[in-house]
Amino acid sequence: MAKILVLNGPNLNMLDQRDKNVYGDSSLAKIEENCKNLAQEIGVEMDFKQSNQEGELIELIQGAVRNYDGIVINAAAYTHTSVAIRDALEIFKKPKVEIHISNIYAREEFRKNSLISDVVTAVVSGFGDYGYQVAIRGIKELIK
Ligand code: CA2
Repeated sequence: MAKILVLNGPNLNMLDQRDKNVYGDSSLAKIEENCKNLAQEIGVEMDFKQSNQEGELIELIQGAVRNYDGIVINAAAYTHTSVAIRDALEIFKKPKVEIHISNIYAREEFRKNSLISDVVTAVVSGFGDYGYQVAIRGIKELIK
């Protein structure tokens, strides 16, 4: 059975306190529950993690090299700033999918630049929290 890591970056734990027009009315706990249900339905083993710390996210990506077949990552604000997370993702040679709840290309200029898009296998952006479902189904196909 494919084993995937769904990794979430800074402030995503506070999603339910944010503008509903941008991120919908979901919470990270609800997204996790939906992901768990989908993983069970399609036969994927999944761990779901969140950290506000750049270094911790990097260690989770490094640790994934030996323990997971694929990574789904919402690096949140680090998407636009972190060369270190980009470098860590380059070390992970298996399928990896970047996901964003919002369409980062339809927002502020600084969000249009992702430092990780060109080192991941695929990008999902703008489907709301349903994007996680798209990313999980997609990565399962990529792992085959
Ligand atoms: O659309 C996405 O999924 C994002 O990765 C979400 C990030 C944002 O920085 C990216 O540009 C796009 C932000 C996630 C949560 O942000 C909060 C900010 C304030 C209060 C609560 C959550």
